Amino acid sequence: MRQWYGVRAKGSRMTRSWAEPWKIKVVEPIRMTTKQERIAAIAEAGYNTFLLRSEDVYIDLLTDSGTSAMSDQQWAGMMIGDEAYAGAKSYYNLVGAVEDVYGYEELIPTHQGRAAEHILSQILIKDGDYVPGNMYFTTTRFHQEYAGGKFVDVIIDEAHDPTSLHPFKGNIDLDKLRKLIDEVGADKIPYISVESNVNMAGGQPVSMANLKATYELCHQHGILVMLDATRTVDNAWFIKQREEVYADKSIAEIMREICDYSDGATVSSKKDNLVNIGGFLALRDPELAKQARALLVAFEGLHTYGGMSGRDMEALARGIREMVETDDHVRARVGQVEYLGNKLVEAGVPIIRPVGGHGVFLNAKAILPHIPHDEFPAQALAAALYVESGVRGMERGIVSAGRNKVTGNHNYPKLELVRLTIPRRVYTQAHMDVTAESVIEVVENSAAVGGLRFTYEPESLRFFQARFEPIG
Ligand code: P71
Repeated sequence: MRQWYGVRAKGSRMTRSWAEPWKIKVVEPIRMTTKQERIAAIAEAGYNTFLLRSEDVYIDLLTDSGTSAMSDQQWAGMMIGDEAYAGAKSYYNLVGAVEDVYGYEELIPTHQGRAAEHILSQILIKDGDYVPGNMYFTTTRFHQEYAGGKFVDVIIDEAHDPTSLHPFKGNIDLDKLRKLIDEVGADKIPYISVESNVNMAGGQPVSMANLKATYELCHQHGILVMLDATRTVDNAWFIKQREEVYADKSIAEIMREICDYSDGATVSSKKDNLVNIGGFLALRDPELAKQARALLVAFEGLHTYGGMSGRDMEALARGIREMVETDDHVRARVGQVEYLGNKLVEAGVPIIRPVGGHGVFLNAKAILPHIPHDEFPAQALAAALYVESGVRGMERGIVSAGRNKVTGNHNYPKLELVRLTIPRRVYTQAHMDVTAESVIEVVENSAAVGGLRFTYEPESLRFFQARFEPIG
């Protein structure tokens, strides 16, 4: 009998767009404000988008951290979370998920990523130590310095160049790492902090070849490799796309291999892991894990819940499995970011390229060349975009970079960016269209945007709570 469907002409090749592998079950209304309202709101917030009230925001692209939409399976898990103080079933479910997906056997649950960084830094870093890393992250560097260490940037130079199209701008420069080892000695380097899909570089991946080479070099010298695995799923996607031998491997397989080249990981579960709160430190060495648990009970909570409730751990365990269950999940996630990025590129807006995994990064220096660096171009651009359209982005430039501890001068980063970060499973393509139109409008009127100065500057992690006023 002839097949009634499914016989296609020889040589025909079907191409299909990606679409989200889910449909929407619950919605949350959002409200557009008037321009007058937004001018008042940003002044009230001291021109800092962190200080806006979310009800005054239309499309919230401040961060992809803790802003994901959970699945029905995760919500169902919330209901059956085990709230026992000790030895909860949900804890063991989480241990199983981390072991299956990441491959680490020792789990130290924390309330979010920075708590894991705190504990790791305290157990491994001594006064005067050096901690190399592929570009700083704000909280990571804070905890390294707080523990008496000095962060040393060993990312490849291309990462600092917004125009470079290098496919793996998150790579570690092995020569820089070797030079550091020669200069200070391996015994002064407790570990290297390797971030997957480097946030501050624009969501840029590290290649598998580079991860492997870094691991081998470090192990020759007795230096541990600690992965910041916060956005490893995005990184796995880019490896699948850009590193030929991985084209036919699943995201789950690539994830595991990334982790194989490390001795442990800190994770903010508020990103890849699809939950609104949570995190963990994961290790291979039971001795180190013992030391970490001793601090965990002092700073977070008992070792079988850390900083999380039973329902948080249950939703997290399910989120970890979901993020690698199908490759379609990350394909749609990165695809949406790319969609926004491509719209801006087509309109000639200068952004960091290649488009990153978790957001689109506007090159504020290029958009506002008339604003001197110490008048905070990215801060001003984020504020202007909010006023224009109610879209909230985040400054990732000189304000985030803080001051040099010794000289007291600003650190002047090469990248002066506004990050438009896309929450997972939250916004539609239409929201991306509106965002692109808003950015293009601000860029076309960029001459109208002026610089800012501090009216309040916190001593550390200043970007969170700093306040500004317009100059002139
Ligand atoms: C992001 C965040 C949240 C954030 C943190 C600090 C300033 C502004 C926004 C958090 C990360 C991260 C990486 C690579 C560790 C943390 C801390 N990112 N590593 O991008 O991206 O995790 O927030 O759960 O404590 O908006 P935590």
